[in-house]
Parts: sequence; C-alpha cells; structure tokens
Amino acid sequence: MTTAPIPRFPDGFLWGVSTSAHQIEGAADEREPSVWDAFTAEPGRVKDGSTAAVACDHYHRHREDVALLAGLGVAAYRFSVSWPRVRSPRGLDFYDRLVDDLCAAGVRPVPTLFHWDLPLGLDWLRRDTAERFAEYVSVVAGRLGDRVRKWITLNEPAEHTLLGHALGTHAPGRRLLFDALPVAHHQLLAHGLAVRALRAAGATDIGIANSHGPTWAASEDGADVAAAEFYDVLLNRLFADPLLLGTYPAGLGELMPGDVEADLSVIAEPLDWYGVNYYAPARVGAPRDTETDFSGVRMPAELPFSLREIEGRPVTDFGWPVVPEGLTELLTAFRDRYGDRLPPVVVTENGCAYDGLDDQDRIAYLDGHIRALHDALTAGVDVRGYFVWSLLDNFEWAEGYARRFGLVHVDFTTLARTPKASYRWFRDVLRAQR
Ligand code: IFM
Repeated sequence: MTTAPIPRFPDGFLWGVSTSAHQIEGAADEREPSVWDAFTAEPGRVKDGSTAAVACDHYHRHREDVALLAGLGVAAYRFSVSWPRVRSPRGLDFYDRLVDDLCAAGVRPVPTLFHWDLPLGLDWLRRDTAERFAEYVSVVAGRLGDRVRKWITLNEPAEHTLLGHALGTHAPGRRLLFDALPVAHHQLLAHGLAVRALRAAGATDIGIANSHGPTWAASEDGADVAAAEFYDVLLNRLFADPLLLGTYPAGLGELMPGDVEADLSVIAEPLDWYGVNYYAPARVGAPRDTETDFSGVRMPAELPFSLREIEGRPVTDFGWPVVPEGLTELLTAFRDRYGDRLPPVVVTENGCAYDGLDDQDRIAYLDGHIRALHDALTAGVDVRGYFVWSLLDNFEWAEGYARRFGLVHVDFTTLARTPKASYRWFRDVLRAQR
C-alpha cells in the first residue's frame, strides 16, 4: 500500500508500542496467581478455552522481544509490571533485567503498574486494596526508579470495572451492574495513592492510561441522546472528571464508598500527562428490552442504554468499527471539556485485530489514526506521544488467542516471532520522523 507520507510530528514526540504482562509473559508457575488465572480456569470463560500460562513466553524470550523493539526503532516501550510476579521472590529481578536491556537498546521503559492482573485474594471492592497497591508501587519504584523516568499507574480502570465487575465477562467475573461502582472508586484512589508513592520515590513523569471514545447518539430522539450522554458519563467522565477536576459527575459521588471528598483530593493529585487508549467510538441508543451481543460482550437488557452498530464503516476482526476521525473528535472534545486542567496527552494504546502477515488492513488503520492524531495537534491539542497496541500477538483476555493485535506475528505452538508488513511500515514511518 502506498499513501502520502505521514505529516511531521514535533521533535521529541514519543513513539512507542505497548503490551501487558498477563497477555505476553507466560511463566505463570514463576509468579503468584492472579484473578485472571482463576477466571481462565473456569470452563467457558475464555472463548477458545486457552489460558495465559505460556502466552508469548516473553518472560523467557524478552531479549528477542527487545531486539524486535530496537529493530522497529521505537523510542519507548510500554509494558506492565505484574503485581503477582513482584510478590514472588525473584519477580522484580525480571523487570530489572528487562529495564536494563531496554536502556542498553536505547528504548525508554514505560511501565504500567496495574493492567488487570490483580493478585488472587485481593479485591477492588475493598478499600484496603488501594493501600496495598501503593505499597507495591513503592517497592517497584524503589527498585526500578533509577532507570525508569516515565510511569503509568493504571490501565483502563473503566474496562476493568465494567467488564470484570459489572458484566462479568472479564476477571474476576462478577455481574454487579451498578453495584460495581466502588471498584471504580477504589481503583481511582489506588491511582492517587500511587502518584504520591511515586513522587515520594522521586518520580516526576507520571500518567494514567484511560480508555475513552466519542459517544454518538443513535438518533436525535431525546431518549437516544439521553442514553448517549449517560454512556459518555460512564466511559469518559466517571474516570476523567475525578482525576482532572477533583469531582464526580453529578449523582455519582453519592454512590461511592467512604469519605469521598477526602478521597477526591488524593485522586486529583496533579498528573504530568494524561494517557488515552482509543479504539473506536460508540453509537448509543435508548435501552432495548433484550440482551444484545455487542462485539463479543453480552449487554444486559436492564442497562439504561444499548450499543448499536456504526454502519458504513469497515470493521476489524473484533467487529470494532474503524473511525480514525473519532480520535481527533475525542481529543479536541477533551481539550474543550477540561481546558487547562488537561495536562499533555499521550495516546497510550491504539490498534486493531486482524489476521495475517501481510496485514494491509492494520497499516490502513494505523495510517488513518496517526493522521487523525496529527489533525488533533493541528487543532491545538497538546499531544506528546503515540503507542501502538501491540508489539506482539498475545492473549486477548476473554477472546483467547483468536484476536491478533500484533505488529509481530506469534506462532503460539512454536512461539516463533515473525514481523508483519505493519511492523516494516511502522519502522519506515518512524525512520521518516527522525
Ligand atoms: O488487549 C487490550 C488491552 O489489554 C487493553 N486495551 C484494549 C486492548 C485490545 O482489546
């Protein structure tokens, strides 16, 4: 595929790729168990019946993966630190080696401290999980903080709350619907406590990775507009307002546990930057009285909204619509909503599930989204970085190994890595930006 060159991004713009521990590391017997190990052991939870016990075996092959990063020419690598691994005696040694190898390869390590693999036995419905998290963060920062400059506290607390605790399609598999709200609050509190712990350890470049997307009303009908506004509150404002404004959207603070005002002052610790994971917008309508299956997730009929297809767009293998301009819309809307309370933005995830080594669809997706990101820059949004999800095909949670997001193909029988056409394309994009 030939397209016009990608426009030039500012000097110092941070280009990278992302992964997460549970999705790539494997070596499950060399760490403590997580809620995801328990969940995947339950029949029927993961579509192909697979587990992440081996995954990409990155734990034993990380040198090969660091070489792939160096060959790609990214400036930064976003990975996650597995809390269950850090609880095992030699767990931190692994991240020590990984960070050393990244630094030696000239790739900046950007660890995420929680990407859904909660140690088994801990529970986000409990407030003290936030305190345990801050203790763990202090331990990690004490060990890696001499080489790691840029930190991410949490990945997508919205999905972990919604899928894991409200709908039950992710670990720990609870279907609490709105009774899951304390899980959101305790993760936000954990984030705020982690920011304080990181700062106490000398860190100065701290962000969070939140998933966001524009929410479009299915029609101009008042019921559809109200449902879309409600969904916007749940997906976007429930997580961004407390962090950036120090308040919950109207009506939600009352539903949260504990001394919410005091907690909000912790949650709203100023951030150095704000990470946005963007995949697609949502088209939202008034509730329907049947359950619907939306991109593999069953949406219960009792929810006050329903998700609809976005017609006339190509879709990825996951069924997600490809809407690059949604990224521009999202970022400009965030700038307009939060004004100077919004710190510089980094796109911490963007990518798509497609099969095949000659993955022209992925190239088209990334090309469109990088241009859309440039449009946001041109419109005045202070964007400082862009990370592709993901370096490797990996364990895609409840979808198992059936959804391939990698720039690098992984054969899950031999564990051989093979760069795809998109890897070479992204390498060339990065070369042209130098
Ligand atoms: O694989 C996930 C990742 O763990 C979190 N963000 C979305 C990705 C694709 O579903």
